[in-house]
Amino acid sequence: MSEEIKVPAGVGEYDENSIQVLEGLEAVRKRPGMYIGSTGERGLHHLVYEIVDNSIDEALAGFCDKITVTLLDDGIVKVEDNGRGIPVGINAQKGIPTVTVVFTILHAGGKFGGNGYKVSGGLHGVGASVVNALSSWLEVEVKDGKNIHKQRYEKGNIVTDLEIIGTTDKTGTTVTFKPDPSIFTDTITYDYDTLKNRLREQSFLNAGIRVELVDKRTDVFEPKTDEFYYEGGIKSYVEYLLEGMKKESLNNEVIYLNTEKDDQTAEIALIWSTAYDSKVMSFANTLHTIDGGTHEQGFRQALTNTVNKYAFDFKHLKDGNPRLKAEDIIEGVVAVVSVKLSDAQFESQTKAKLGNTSIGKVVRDLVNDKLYQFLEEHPQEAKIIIEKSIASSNAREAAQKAREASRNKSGIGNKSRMPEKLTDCISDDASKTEIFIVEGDSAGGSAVEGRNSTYQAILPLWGKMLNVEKARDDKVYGNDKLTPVIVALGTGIGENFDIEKLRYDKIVIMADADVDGSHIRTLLLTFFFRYMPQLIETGHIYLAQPPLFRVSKGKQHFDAFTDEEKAEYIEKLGGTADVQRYKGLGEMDPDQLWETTLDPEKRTFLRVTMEDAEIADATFTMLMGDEVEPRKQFIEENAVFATDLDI
Ligand code: 1YM
Repeated sequence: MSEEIKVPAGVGEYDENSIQVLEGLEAVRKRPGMYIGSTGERGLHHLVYEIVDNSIDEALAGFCDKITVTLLDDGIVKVEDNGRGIPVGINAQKGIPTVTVVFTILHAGGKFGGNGYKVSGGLHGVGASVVNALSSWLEVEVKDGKNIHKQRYEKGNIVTDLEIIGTTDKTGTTVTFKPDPSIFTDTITYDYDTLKNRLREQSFLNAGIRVELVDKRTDVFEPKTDEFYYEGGIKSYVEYLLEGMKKESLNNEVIYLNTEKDDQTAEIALIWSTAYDSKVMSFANTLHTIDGGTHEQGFRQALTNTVNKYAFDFKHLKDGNPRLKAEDIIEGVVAVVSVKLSDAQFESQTKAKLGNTSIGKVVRDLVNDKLYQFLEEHPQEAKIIIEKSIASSNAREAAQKAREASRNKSGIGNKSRMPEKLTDCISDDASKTEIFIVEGDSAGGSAVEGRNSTYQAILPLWGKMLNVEKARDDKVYGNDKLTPVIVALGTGIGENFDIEKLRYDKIVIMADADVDGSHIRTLLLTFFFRYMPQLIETGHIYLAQPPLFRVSKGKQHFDAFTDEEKAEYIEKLGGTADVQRYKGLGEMDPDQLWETTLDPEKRTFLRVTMEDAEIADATFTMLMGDEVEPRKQFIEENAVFATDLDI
């Protein structure tokens, strides 16, 4: 057999010249980041994806339908498939077995450094040698229907010949490796859920492949296993996303559109739901393009165009009516857009944005033709979709009016027109000031007395807050609880948000460690997350951490934030001490509040991050959505209120 070793698409043409060895594996060990992005947790997980990708390619070629990933002790991972097995015959050019070529010769420019990129079903085994180079050891076993062949490598070097170790009537490839801890210095411990999410995503994007994940690690973890198999592909993906959002659908079933043109394919699955936001996930060659790109843009444009065209053609809108806007039509949409193309070009360094213009047209044509046809054939559903868009449009207009009214009333950013409840600080140096949003009037009173009045502003909130997840924009703008927050911060919200106008450096939510406090925290975070996500992204939002106990003996006293700390202090004070449980912020006098919660020298805050916005989004949705049962369950399971909101 004489396999070619190709340079990835984009690097050069597929001619004789590209069949070449570019560099040795020492280059990979010298600059691992060039090949796997990083040597942190992401890079570590990337090793598994590289090997699994080869199995997926084999599945896409039609020879494999089962892939198993097993986590073993010491960071060792085993990936197994039932494909044809990597060829074991002698490679004509190299004079060594092809499988040895695949694992020991670097046959591609740096995947992350160069402009080359692998296409599923296109180039094979590009990453296998990279994984080998970065592993303390790696063993490959190939079953060819007759024999079991095995070879072992250490840090990329061959340590045993390719040997026959048994006979078999099966076919397939098994790769077992241990990431090299001298390269992955942070950790070689795999995160089950990270792998699980990625493998689930891959199963959605490659319909009909069975992917199993098995955790057999005995050192730290309980054994567990998951299996993914989705006959419906991205259609199943949309159903899965919809289920996660806990929203009802407006269509009878997921709409599926696909097309193939030259060497490019596009598939789209979408459904309209009762949600007020939308979720569009796009992929290029099964890679998640987080920043979208031409394919996603084409989808959004054509969606707007098609629904408008249908609405006017079928007289849901009359001549002279304004067109429905993109944001009105997309409201409630859950969609997956997946394209495959042989010369994918990515705009950003992170490969998160697709740049090929030709695929944009493929996607637009697909939606313009086939979605229109769907609407024609399903007039009932079309009517519901258009009514939803019109409702969104009306709400947006009302919101605009309410926003203007509230801006005129309050004079956003104007110090003399701040909310009545706000006790502002003296300084207007926005790099030094802090605002504490405090639950309840009495705690607010103590905070006003106990604070540093130069830099610390206090805004008390009380009563039940609006549940923003359930409300459209017009209600949020006019809301009497949120308006003071919006006005005090000065930035405006939604599309008018301007971080330059932020009046404080730290925005601190200060609420009790009980159910009511938890409620207020969740509502405020939901509001920030939906309407001012930039504040979370830029790290301006904090949760104050009031202590739970005061441990004292004679003149000495300590504040404890946990039961463990309480025990420590009692021990420190000789085993006996008075323990006072703080019932709530409202119970502390101003000095206590200063000492425990306000004083920058002593207090502890939790900074709210967007590290996993998708997870946060799902949590908020679950907590705030239509369904009561999962919310109840979450609250019961997370009854430790001080930590459950550290998103
Ligand atoms: C657990 C990892 O690598 N499976 C795998 C890899 C290959 C094949 C089958 C394969 C491909 C082809 C022909 C072909 C690879 N082969 C090569 C190369 N699993 C895993 N399964 N026969 C078998 O594409 O023509 C690279 S990867 F280059 F040798 F053909």
